[in-house]
Amino acid sequence: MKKKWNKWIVTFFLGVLICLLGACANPFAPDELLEQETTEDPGEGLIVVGVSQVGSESIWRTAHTASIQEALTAENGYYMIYDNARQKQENQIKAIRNFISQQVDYIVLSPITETGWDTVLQEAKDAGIPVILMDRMVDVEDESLYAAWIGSDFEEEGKKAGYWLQEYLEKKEPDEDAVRIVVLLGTEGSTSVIGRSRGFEYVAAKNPNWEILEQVDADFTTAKGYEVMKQLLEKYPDIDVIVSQNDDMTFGALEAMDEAGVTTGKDGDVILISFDAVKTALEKVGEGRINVDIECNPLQGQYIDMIIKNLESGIPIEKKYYTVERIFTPENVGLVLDDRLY
Ligand code: GYE
Repeated sequence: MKKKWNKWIVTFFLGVLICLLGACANPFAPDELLEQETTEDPGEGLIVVGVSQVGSESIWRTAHTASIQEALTAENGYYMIYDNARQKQENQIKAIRNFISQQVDYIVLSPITETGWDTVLQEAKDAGIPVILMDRMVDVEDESLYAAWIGSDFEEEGKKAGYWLQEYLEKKEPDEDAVRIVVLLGTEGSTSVIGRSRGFEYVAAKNPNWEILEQVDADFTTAKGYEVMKQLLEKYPDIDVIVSQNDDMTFGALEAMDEAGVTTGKDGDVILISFDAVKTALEKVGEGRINVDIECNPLQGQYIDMIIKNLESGIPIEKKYYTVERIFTPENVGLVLDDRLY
C-alpha cells in the first residue's frame, strides 16, 4: 500500500515538473492564448508586440491585418502576438489583459468602438506598456493613455462624399427637386461611422433639398447590407441616392437592387456612393455601377513599424498620423485598378 502511494507521489511531481518545463520553454503561449496567432518564438532582442484587431468583417479589414502582419515580422525585429476579437469589445479587453500579463513591449489596438477603454488602457499604462491605436479612435478622459494613433480622417471622407454628390447633382439636375437619400451605416459607435456620418451630414445641411430618409445600421458586412437594402427598397420606392459606408455593404446592397430590378451608377436609377475603394469595388466603379468610391487606406503597417522604431530610439513621434486618400469615379479609376492589391 505504502509503495503504491509513493509511486503516485512521484508521478504527481513528475507531472508538475513537466508542466513547469513546458511553461518555461514558451512563456508567450499559455493555454488560454492558443486562439492567438504568433510569429516565431521571441528571440533575443525582438520587440514583442500584442496586436488586437477588431475582426475580419470586411475586405478592408483583411488588407489592414495583412499590412500589420507584413510589417511586424521577425526579420523586421518583431515578435507579434495577434488576436482577432471577432467584433466584440469584451474580446479586445481580454486580449489586452493577456498582453499585459505577458509583459509585451507594445500593444497595438484597433478599437471597435470609441467608448469603454479608460480602465483597460489605464492598466496598460500602469504596466508601462505603450499603446498605439490604429484605424479607429478611443474616447478617453486622459489622452496619455495612448502613445499615438494612425488612421483616416473619416470626417473628411464623409465630406468628400457630400461634396462629390453636390457637384454631381448640380451638373445633372440643376433644378431644386428633393433628393431622397438612404444611408447604410457601419458598426455603431465606431470612429469610421461617427466621422463619415458627421462629414456627410455637414454637406447635407448646406443642401436644403436633400432629404435623408433613413440611416440604418448594417454593421459593415455584405449580409447585413443586403438585408437592410432589401427592406429599404420595400419601404421607399423612390430612393435617389444610396450612401453605403463601406464596400462590403455596397456589394450586399447591389445584390438586393439587382433582385428588385433597380439599376445604379452612371446611367442607373439610383446614385450609389461607397467607401473603402477595394479592388472589387473599383472594378464596379469602372463598370459604371458605383458612381464614386471614397478611398480609405488600410495600409497602416509601415506607420506602426515607424512609430515603434522611433519610440525605441527615443525619437519624438506625433500624436496622430493620417493616411493619404483619394476618391475614384469612372473617369479616374483606370489609374489605380491594375495596381490595387486588395
Ligand atoms: O471602412 C470598413 C471596416 O474602420 C476604416 O471598418 C474602418 C472600417 C472600414 O470594416 O470596411
